[in-house]
Amino acid sequence: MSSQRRIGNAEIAERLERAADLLEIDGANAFRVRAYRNAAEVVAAHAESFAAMLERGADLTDLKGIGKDLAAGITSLVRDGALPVLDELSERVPLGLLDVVRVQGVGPKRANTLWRQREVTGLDDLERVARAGRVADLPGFGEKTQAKILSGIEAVRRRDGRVRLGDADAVVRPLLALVEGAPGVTRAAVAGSLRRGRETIGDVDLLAAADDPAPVMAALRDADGVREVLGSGDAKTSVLLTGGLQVDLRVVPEAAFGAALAYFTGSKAHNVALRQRAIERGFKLSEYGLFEQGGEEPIAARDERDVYAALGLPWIAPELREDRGELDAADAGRLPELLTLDDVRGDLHWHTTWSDGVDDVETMLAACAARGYEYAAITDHSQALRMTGGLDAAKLARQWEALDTVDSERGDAAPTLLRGLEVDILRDGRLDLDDDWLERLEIVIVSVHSHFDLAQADQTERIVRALEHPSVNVLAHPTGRLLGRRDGFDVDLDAVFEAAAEHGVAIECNASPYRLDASDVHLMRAVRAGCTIVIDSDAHAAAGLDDMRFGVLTARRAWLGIDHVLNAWPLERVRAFLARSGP
Ligand code: DGT
Ligand code: CA
Ligand code: CA
Ligand code: ZN
Repeated sequence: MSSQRRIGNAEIAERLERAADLLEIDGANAFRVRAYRNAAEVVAAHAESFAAMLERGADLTDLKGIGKDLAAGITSLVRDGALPVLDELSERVPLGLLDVVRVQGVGPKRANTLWRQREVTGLDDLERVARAGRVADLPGFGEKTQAKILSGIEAVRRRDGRVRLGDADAVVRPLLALVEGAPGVTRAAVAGSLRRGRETIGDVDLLAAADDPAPVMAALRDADGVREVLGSGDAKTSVLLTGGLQVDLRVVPEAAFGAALAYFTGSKAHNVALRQRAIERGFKLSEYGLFEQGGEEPIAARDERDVYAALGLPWIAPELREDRGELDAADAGRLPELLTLDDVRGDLHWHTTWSDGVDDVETMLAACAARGYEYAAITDHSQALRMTGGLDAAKLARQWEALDTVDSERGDAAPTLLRGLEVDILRDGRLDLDDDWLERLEIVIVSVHSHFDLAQADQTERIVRALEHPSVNVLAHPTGRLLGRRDGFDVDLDAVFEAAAEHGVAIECNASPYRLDASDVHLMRAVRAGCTIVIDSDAHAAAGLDDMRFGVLTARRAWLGIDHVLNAWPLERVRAFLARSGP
């Protein structure tokens, strides 16, 4: 590791998040925990590197969501590589508890109990104690929770080693730029699951075209954030980054770039099907190109398009390459026209300082305008989420007065502001706001933020009841999962989708890389049930609006085009949908 290695924003964010987790396990004040989480989000989404900002003498407290303490912490991380609060917590709180909170049914409070009363300091301890039946008798646990914890431990172990799409993306962008700029490189690309836009990434696959691989491999080995070189030769270099993510770089001659890109993009299942098609046509397909049987010179290799074309197919978007029927569709000329980020006309779910956002309405609107949006909906939390400063009717009335002023000052500047709220679905399916206000809101998003462990029938009934309310327009993050942390709650999604379709409620693809909920496969089911989809950033800061692109990737993986997606429609059509006046 080089001594002047500069810490990247993704790594700073990761440490802040770790501090938040440990603070929460330690039983710290909820606002303090939230401050760390918000700061992690702000850092992760910030375009300029914090190291560079400090070098030019910027004042970090100018950033929303970064107070004096956090600024001092980040400065020390950049200067000395240490976050004092994290060091102090790490001495007191066993780090294995970070795995324990990822077990479904545990959470920070219970982790604290398990630690204090059963001396649990990690997954292995937890498994041992639960198997011995010594979790059930803890206050607030019980037999059911104990059984759930045991299966939860399995789930955590299964997903170990995978990294969220957003995290991998943030780390890889600068690495790709570095590879592109290495001596002799004529082309470079991300391949593998990251190019296909999968929600989690096992390892990152990079590809470069160059005649001499040596300087390209050297550039990766010496890159900021490389913890260990796992192997490095002429064909491939593998490194481990400080966050634990592995990066594989392959260097090929430019003449074979397309064949290699197709091969290393995968998926394996897509490759197998493609190779089968090649064999049926008397060809042989490999990462070196498409060859006649026994031929030495490839008939296609330079560009991906050439490879597909030589097999009688149009180019297939990477997001579709999962062997879910894309080859048949391509063969029949029936590939879907996929949604692009450019098609998105607005963002209909984001938060402001009125609840738990860090930016005010004006800032969020300016950020929406900068993204070219025609419309945007302010959707702060309702009151049930106390920790977020959620809105009751009185506070909503005050917000609307403020929005009147905002609207009159903006005139008809884009985007058009829609007035909405993200209303909690209460335990029994009632909504956390009175009907008068629900009716006046231009867009009502409903979502579950509590009682995750209801039995399936109850959870389903609760959500369906909420969708039956005539003012509801969107069901946000329909499974409640948090990637790598929490599986979705137990719900009959098909029943939910059916109700949503019947009542004209859109199903959200929440684009936060922590959620990506509904997932690609769930979106496919929702569309089959007749639902309209809406892709929302659920941003809690202006920079979070950029998460939209992860939602678009997920939607593309679900084969969605403009017609499926509410916020790719013109405002008039959106308004008609929100009026629930029929299709
Ligand atoms: P990941 O890393 O688990 O998120 O998923 P991928 O799809 O990135 O898989 P990875 O990194 O093992 O390999 C990258 C691509 O290389 C993969 O999508 C297809 C191709 N590939 C790798 N090994 C094989 C193989 O044994 N057979 C075939 N047909 N393709 C392979
Ligand atoms: Ca990979
Ligand atoms: Ca790989
Ligand atoms: Zn939200």
